[in-house]
Amino acid sequence: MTVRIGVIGTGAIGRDHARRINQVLGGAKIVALSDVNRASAEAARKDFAPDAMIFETGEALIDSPGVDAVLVTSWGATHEQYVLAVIAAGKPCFCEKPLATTAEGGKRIVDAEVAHGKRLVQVGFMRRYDAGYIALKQAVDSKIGAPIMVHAAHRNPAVPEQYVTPMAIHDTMIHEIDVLRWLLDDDYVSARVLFPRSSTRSHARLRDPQIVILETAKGTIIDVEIFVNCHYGYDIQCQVVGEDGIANLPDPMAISLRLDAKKQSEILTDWKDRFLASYDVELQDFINAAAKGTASGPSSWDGYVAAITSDACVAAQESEGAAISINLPDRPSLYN
Ligand code: NAI
Ligand code: ISE
Repeated sequence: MTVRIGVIGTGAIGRDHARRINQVLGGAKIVALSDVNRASAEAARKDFAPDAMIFETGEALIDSPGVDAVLVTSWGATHEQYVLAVIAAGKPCFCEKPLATTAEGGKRIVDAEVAHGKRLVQVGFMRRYDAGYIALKQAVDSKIGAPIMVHAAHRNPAVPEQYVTPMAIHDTMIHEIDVLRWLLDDDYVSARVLFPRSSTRSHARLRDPQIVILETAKGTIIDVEIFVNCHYGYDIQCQVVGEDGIANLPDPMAISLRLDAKKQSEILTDWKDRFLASYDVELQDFINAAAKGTASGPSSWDGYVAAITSDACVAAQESEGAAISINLPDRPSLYN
C-alpha cells in the first residue's frame, strides 16, 4: 500500500519532510499540500511533489478522501487545531513539535485521541530515533548503573530577531524535555532556571544563555544549558553520570584533520544536518504505522507532558531562581 500524505505548512521543515517522503523513504507519496502562503506550497510542489494538489485550507486537505495521513508542519500555534481535525477525520497524523503551545491544548488532543480509542498521532521528537541517543540509552540502561545526574547543552549558532526568552523553552529545549524523559525512563517533578549575564549577541527580549535545572521523580538532577546565539555551531551535548560510570552522547561523525599546525574537526551549523538520519527514521516509522491506520513513536501523551513541563520551565524563567513544581495527571491506558 502507498500511504497518500498531505502536508500542512510548507516552510523549512515541511518542505524537507516532503522531500524525504518523495525522494528517500518508501511506502508513501505526497499527494496534497497546503500553506497560508500559497506561493510556499507552489514552490514545494515544484521542487519536491510535482503530482500534489494544493488545498486552500488545511481543513479541506484533512477532509479530502484522497489523503490517507497528514503531516502538520505549520507554525506551532496552529498545530492543535489541525491535529484535532485530523483525529476527528480518523486519520494518522504526524505533528512537528510542539504538539500544542499550552498544556490545555495538549490535554484536548489527548482527550480526543483517547475518545477515538486508538493511537493516531506521532509527535516530531526525532531525537528518540537518533543513533547516538539510542546508543546512549543502551549504555544508561545496562552499563553505567543508575543515573544520578545529567549535564546537557543545546546550542544554536544564531536565531532570528523575533526569537524571545520563552522560546528557548518551548521551541528549543522542548527536545531535551522529551528525550531526557525517554532516556531516563522518568518524569520531572520540578524546574528552576538560572540566568548568567546575557551574551553580547543577545537583545532586550532574549536572555541568552540560560540554564534549566530539572529534578526527576527518581531524584536525578539534570542541568541543560540553552545557548541560542553561541555563534560557533549547532552543538548538542549530553552526559549521563551513573552510579558506576559516565556515558556521553557521541558527536556526529567528522573527519579529523591535522592541518596548518592544528588538529581540527568540523562542527555542524544546522539542525537539518545534525538530525538528518533521525528525521528519515522517524518518518519511515510514521509511514509504516500509518499504513496500518495507526501511529507509534512519541505520542500525544509525550507531547502533552512536554507542554506541561515547558509551561513550568517558562514559569521558572519568571520566578527569579525559585523551583516550580511539575504535577502530571494520570496517564490514560492508551499510552501504556
Ligand atoms: P517555517 O516558518 O519555515 O514554516 C512554517 C510554514 O507554515 C510557513 O510556510 C507558514 O506560511 C505556514 N503556516 C503558518 N500558519 C499556517 C496555517 N495556519 N496553516 C497552514 N500553513 C501555515 O517554520 P519551520 O521552521 O518549518 O517550523 C515549522 C514547525 O516545525 C514548528 O512547529 C517548529 O517548531 C517545527 N520544527 C521542528 C524541528 C525539529 O527539529 N523537529 C526543526 C524545525 C522546526
Ligand atoms: C528549531 O525549531 C528546532 O527544532 C531545532 O532542533 C532547535 O535546535 C532550534 O532551537 C529550534 O528553533
